[in-house]
Amino acid sequence: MKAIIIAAGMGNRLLHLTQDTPKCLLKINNKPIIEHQLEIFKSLGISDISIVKGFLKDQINYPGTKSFTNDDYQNNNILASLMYAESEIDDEVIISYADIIYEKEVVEKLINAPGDVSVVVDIDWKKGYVDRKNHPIEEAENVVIEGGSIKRIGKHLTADESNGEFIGIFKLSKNGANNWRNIYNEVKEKFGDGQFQQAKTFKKAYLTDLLQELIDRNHQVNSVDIHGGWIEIDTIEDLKRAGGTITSTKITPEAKRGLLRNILADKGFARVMEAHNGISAIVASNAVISETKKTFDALWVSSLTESAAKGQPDIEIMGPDSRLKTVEEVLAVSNKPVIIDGDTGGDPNAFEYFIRKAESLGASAVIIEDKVYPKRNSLDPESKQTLEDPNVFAEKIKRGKSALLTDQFMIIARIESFIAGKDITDAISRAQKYLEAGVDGIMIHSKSKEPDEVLEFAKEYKKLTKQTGIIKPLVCVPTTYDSIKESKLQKAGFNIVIYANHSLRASVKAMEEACKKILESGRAKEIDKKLTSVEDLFDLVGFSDIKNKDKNNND
Ligand code: SPV
Ligand code: MG
Repeated sequence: MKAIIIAAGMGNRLLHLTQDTPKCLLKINNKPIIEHQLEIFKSLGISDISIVKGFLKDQINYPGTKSFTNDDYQNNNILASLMYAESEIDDEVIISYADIIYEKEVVEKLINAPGDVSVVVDIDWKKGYVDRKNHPIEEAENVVIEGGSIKRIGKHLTADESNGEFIGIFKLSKNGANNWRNIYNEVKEKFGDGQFQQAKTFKKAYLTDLLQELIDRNHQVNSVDIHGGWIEIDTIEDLKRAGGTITSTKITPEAKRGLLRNILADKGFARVMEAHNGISAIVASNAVISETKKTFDALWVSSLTESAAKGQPDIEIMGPDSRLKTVEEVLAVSNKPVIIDGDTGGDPNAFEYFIRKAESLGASAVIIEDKVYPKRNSLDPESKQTLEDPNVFAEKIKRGKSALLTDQFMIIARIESFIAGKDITDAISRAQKYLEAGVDGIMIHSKSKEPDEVLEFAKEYKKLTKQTGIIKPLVCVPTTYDSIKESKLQKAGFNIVIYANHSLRASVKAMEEACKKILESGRAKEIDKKLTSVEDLFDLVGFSDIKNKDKNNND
């Protein structure tokens, strides 16, 4: 008997905990999840074990195991991951997810199960979802069983129509393994990029999609019934319930500082969310779409929202030390790279002071705008917008660049020509000057309701990069022209898209609603459902971790 453990995925729902640790290495009772599995397999005499790795593959090292790599883990899914170990699916084999902990008896029962395809199903599965808030029951991989064999399987099945949940471990006999391989290769050929079973594309298929295919072709798929005895680790809540260790991953300011350049080199694109204090940084950093694994790549410490959070207008009156304090607050609670809105940068001496401190704190970039100090917010239609002489601004960039200690920190020039009513010629000629002064990127700003100005700029910018040979990232802030999708902006040549004020605006509206509801009702109950619970708030800011430590100290 062999075993294959599929450990390629990113585990995004565990948020910062899996930012630089593969999910299977998170610890339950002081032991990585995968080691629990390896110990059980070995104790049951299974020594031929393969691990399919992907995300942070070099961290998963277990001597005596075979290793396979899915380098495309960001674009494919668990079935594709498994098939990187196709050569191992040639004999009796147990296949397991890497994020489940099960008791030895579960595996024993599976080993002893007859038949070509045996799938472990928890019949008491609903119990596992009681008080499991962050992983709704709808996400279970359910099964419909008739006379001991599985007829339907997948996340699409509702709780009401299902008899149990597939826990993520199953077994193929030698014959079953041959069928699995053959059918996989046949459907791969047939479906290519098209829909396959419940998967939108074949590449994104789950194990359950191929299991359903086997069933549809009249292969017998047996249910190995269990009653609990396992737990899946999908969210921080799951990890806590399983007795996991929840420590935030540590990252030095040096490592954090270089993250933005790494992301740009790696993906060529960064999606950025504003943060104006610790809690908004935590919320933005934790945001994830579990299906697509989409997250924000970096945080923007906006002058508009930081001033507004302090109840002040955005007119460059927050001193550098106050701005840096917010930057520090954001960096302290997030592992995302931070881009600072540096306003005009002030006079060159103030700018040097500011960026030296920002660089040493671990921020990744500053964006300064080519207006005269003290600026007025760019989105206001009535304010006078006074542009700086581009040659004076280029000098400030040069001063800034030479003040830096590292080449990780980026200085990005923000062109305000459109904001000040100037045209594309002015904007492009400024871009050329700033690029020649050594800037690390260009931001073009616009307060138009349509993206036309920035798209025209992107077109001309492309020509400029060809002409000068200087290729630097292009940034935009789609606040007023919010109907264009970021994919279109990316296609047009933008490398950084900043959502510059949306969390603050969302929170003001929510606060207004809560205040009003409480006044109207004479109590808080009516607004309660719209509020983050106190318990969730505790979790967000790491209070649960402190409570655990307190408990351990008192024991
Ligand atoms: C900010 O977020 O502070 C900005 C962008 O600078 S804008 O408000 O559009 O000027
Ligand atoms: Mg600003």
